[in-house]
Amino acid sequence: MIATDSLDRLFAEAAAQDAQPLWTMMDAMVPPHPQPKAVPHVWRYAAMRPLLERSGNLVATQDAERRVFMLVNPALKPPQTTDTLYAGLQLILPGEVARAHRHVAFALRFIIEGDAAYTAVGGERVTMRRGDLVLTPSWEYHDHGHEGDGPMVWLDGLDLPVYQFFPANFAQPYAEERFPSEPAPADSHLCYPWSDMEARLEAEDGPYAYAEYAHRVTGGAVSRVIGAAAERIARGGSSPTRRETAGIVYHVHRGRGSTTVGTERLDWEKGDTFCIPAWMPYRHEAAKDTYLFRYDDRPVLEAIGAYRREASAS
Ligand code: 1HN
Repeated sequence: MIATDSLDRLFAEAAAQDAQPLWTMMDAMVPPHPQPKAVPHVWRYAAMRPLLERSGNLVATQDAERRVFMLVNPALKPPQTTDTLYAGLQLILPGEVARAHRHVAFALRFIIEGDAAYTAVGGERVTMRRGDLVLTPSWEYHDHGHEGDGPMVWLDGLDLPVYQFFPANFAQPYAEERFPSEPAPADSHLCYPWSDMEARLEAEDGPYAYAEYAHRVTGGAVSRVIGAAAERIARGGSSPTRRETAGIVYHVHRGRGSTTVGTERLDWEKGDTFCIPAWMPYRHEAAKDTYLFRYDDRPVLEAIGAYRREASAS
C-alpha cells in the first residue's frame, strides 16, 4: 500500500479510469422505494385549446409531420409526461391529412373533440368519435385525415420515453401521403367505442367503478407496454386511495373534481389531462358525475416482474 494513500486519491484515480465506488452511493443506486423523477401535474384544456387553435392557423399539416403539443412534465424533458409515458394533444382540421408513417413505438388516441376524422392503421380506416379509444400498434403504417366539419382534437399516448432508455425505435415514412385502406369492421381490434366502455362502467354498482380495456384479439392489455382503463366516480364519490409502481396519465372525459397525489391536490375538469408518478398515493374525488380515461405502463412492468399495487378503502 502507498503510505500516503487516501480515499480522495483513490477516488480521483478511479475516476480517471471512468470507475466510481458503489459503496458511497449505494442508497442512490438501490433506493428503498421507487423514486420517480416526474412530478404530479395538470394540463388544462381551457389553456391548451386556444394554443392548438392558433397552431392550426400558423402551421399546415404539410409542414408538420404531426401538429401536436407535447405535454411535458415540469420536472422532465420531452418526450416525458411521466418517467416512461408520453402524452400530447393533436389537432387536425377539415380537409387535412397527416401523412403516413410507422414506428416501433406504440400509440393510442383518446378522442377529445370532433367526430368525423379517421385514422388509417395498417389498411383499416377507423372513424373517430369523442370518447373512442383507437390503437396504433407497433410498426403499422398510419395516417390521419378529416373529411367532416370543425376541428378534431385527441390525446396521443405513446411509450416513447421507453425508447429513450432502450434505443430500439425505428421510424419510416410511407412513399405516399396515405397508406391504402378500407373501412374498418365494427369489431376492429383497433377501435374501442366510448359507448361500450360507458355501459361497462354503468353496469357496476356503487359510486366508483374501474374497467380495463381488453384487447379484442389477445384479451390482454391494449399493448405490450401500455395498458388503458376508465373510471366512473359519481358526484360526491371518491376512489380508493391507491399507489402503484406504474406511472399514469389521466384524461377527464366528463365531470369535475380533484385528485390528491401525495401531499398535493390537483383540481381538474372536463378536457384536462394530469399525471400520477410511480408509487405516489392518489385518490380521486368527484364534484360532478365524472368519467376518467387513463393509461399506464403496467404491462411492461408486469413483464419484468416490477408491478406492485396497494389499495386502501377511501
Ligand atoms: C406520432 O406518430 C403521432 O401518428 C402522434 O399521430 C404523436 C409523437 C411522437 C412520435 C410519433 C401520430 C407522436 C408520433
